This record gives sequence, C-alpha cells and structure tokens, in this order.
Amino acid sequence: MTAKTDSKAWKESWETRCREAKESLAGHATLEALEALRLKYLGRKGSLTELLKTLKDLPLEARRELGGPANAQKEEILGLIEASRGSLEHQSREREIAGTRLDPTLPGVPSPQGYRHPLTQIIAETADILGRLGFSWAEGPLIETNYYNFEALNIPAHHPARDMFDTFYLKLAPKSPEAAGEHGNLLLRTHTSPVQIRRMESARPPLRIISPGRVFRHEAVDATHSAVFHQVEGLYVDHHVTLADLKGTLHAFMQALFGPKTRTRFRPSFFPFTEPSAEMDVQCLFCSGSGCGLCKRSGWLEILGAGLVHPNVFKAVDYDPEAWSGFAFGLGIERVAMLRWGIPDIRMFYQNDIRFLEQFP
Ligand code: FA5
Repeated sequence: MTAKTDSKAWKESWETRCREAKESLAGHATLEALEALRLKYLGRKGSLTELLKTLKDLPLEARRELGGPANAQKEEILGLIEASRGSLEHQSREREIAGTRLDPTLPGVPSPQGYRHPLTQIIAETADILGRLGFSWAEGPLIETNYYNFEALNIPAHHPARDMFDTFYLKLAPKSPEAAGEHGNLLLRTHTSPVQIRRMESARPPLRIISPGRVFRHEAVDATHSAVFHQVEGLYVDHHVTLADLKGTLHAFMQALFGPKTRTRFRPSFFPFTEPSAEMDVQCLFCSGSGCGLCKRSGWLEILGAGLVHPNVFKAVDYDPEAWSGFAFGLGIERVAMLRWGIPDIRMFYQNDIRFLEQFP
C-alpha cells in the first residue's frame, strides 16, 4: 500500500468514526449514557483518540493536511458532549424540583438574635426622655486635658477637690508641635462635665444639651463602683434658671425613667462647678427602702450629682454670670440600669456573659 492510500484510509476511517459519534450523541438520553459515549470515542482508549495517535505514522504532507481538520472535529464533538451534559443536568434538576413538595407552613430555622446592651438601652432611653424636654445630644473626647476636666470647671491645680476624682493621667508623645502644649497634660476624663465647657465655648446661650459617654476613675471596684462607667451630663443655660427648674426637670426625668411611684430625694452636696450643689438618691428598689447590701443598709442609692452652674464656670467660657444662669447634672447610667432591672453587681455589665445579656431583649 502506498502512503497515499494509507492517508486516504485514515481519513475515511476518521470521518466514519466522527459521523458515528455524532449520530450516537443525538440518540442518548441519560448522563450515564453520555459519559459512556465520551469514553467510547474520546476517552484515553477511545476510538477517535486511538486513531488520532496513529496520525504521526503518516507522511508529513498527509499529517499537515489531516491534522488540523481532525483536531477541529474532535473539539466539535467534545463541545457537543458538554452542551448535552449541561442540558441533561438542567432537566434532571427541573425533575427534582417538580418532584419535591414544598410546605410553606413548616417553621423556619431560628437564627440567633442579638440584643442591645442594657447600658446602651438606658442611654437611648435617657436621650429620648430628655430629648422630649428639649435637650439635644452633644459629645466630647474620652481623652481630655487638665483644663477641660478640672481647671475650667473651677478646680484649679492642687485644689483638694481634685481628690474627688481619682484620675488616670496619660503620658503620650505629642502628635504635632501645636499639641506639644498638651504633652503630659492629658488624662482619661473622670466625668462628662468637660463637655459643658466645650459646648459653651462653641455656642452662645440659651442652650440645653445632654452628653452621654464613658468616664474613667482609678478607684477600687465593688458591687456599685467600677473604674470605667457611663454618665449622662445635662446642661441648661438661660435667663433666670433656678433650683426649682433643676428639681422640676429631674423629678420629671426620674418619674419617666423609673415610674410614677418612685421615691427620690435631693440632698445638699458639694461640687466645685455648681453652687448650690446637690445629689439625688432613688429609693432602693431591691429592699423598697428597708435597707440591704446593695444600698449599704441606707435604703437609698445615689444616682446623680447636680447644681446651679458656678459663676466661675461661666467666666471660663466668657458668659456673663450676671446675665445668664443655668443648671447641670451628671447621672450614673450603671446605677440606673441596676435599679431598673434589679442587677445586684455593677461588674455584670462588663463580663459579656451571654446568659446575662440575653435577659434584656
Ligand atoms: C460627678 O461626676 C459630677 N461631674 C456630676 C455633676 C455634673 C455634678 C454636673 C454637678 C453638675 P459624681 O462623682 O458624684 O459627680 O458622679 C456622678 C454619678 O456617677 C454618681 O451619682 C453615680 O451615679 C455615678 N458614679 C460615680 N462614681 C461611680 C463609679 N465608680 N461607678 C459607677 N458609677 C459611678
């Protein structure tokens, strides 16, 4: 046999097998049958694969002539197989869906739900109540300067009143030459009262603000004291603001927070930035005032400090103390939450125990 007849025979054989493969492809009905066809023709030992391997034995000219079209036909058949596979898989999925009965009345799979932290809830509630009384939200930095935390609030350096606040001082490198003046002068704010100064510096009276936030004190932790806790500051400045305005506002605030039957009392106290100053206690809800461990047998729990803004504070922000008067208060958020829900120990708020947090949906 000549090389020419060899090539011709190869070509005929190839075309016959390709035709056969295409015809069989048209008749198959299942994915298994399709796979069997693929193996029969184009598997490692498939008839087309085997024949293609013999192409190399043909003369160069025949290889050139037949190689390209043969590979193109092989790719075409592979393409047809893949298209059939796609359509068979689609049909099989459709059959599966059609055969499944969907019951929309079955209960869903419950997904775990998070809750707002009890302290966040109390802050939102105080903002809501005081918002209705005309107070708007203000914020200040947690890292403060001596000036805002103490001096502008009428607590000069070396004044014994600084002992009221056990302070965390910071040693930070100044960020810029302008900030260098503050170097060694920074601290974690011990109360939210510095926001009073910041706000009065940037706005003219009358004004009415609340400022909730975190405060820090270097003090021993026990059931009612924490080194990190939250306060809500309130400040009202206008003409002719009196102690009666303060009492009336706090009374309305406490009734809204704890309910109309709640008993509160106003005690004289001392804060350098208010004159006169007072503290407010709420009757202990654990023992109804008869005395227990939480209220230290007194029947009352202190929740806020307050008073009329001291004239020196007005002078520090360039408000005329003859023309303006005001009241301010600072409420302990943890104490409110403890009273509200009967929580016996302040440390529970910070332990992130899910069994505790789940109780405040
Ligand atoms: C102050 O911090 C004043 N800045 C409040 C104030 C504001 C007075 C404006 C006058 C005018 P005092 O240190 O008493 O005051 O704290 C206020 C409230 O924060 C307390 O009544 C108490 O409810 C809460 N509190 C104080 N220390 C702690 C603590 N260690 N842990 C939890 N709550 C605390």
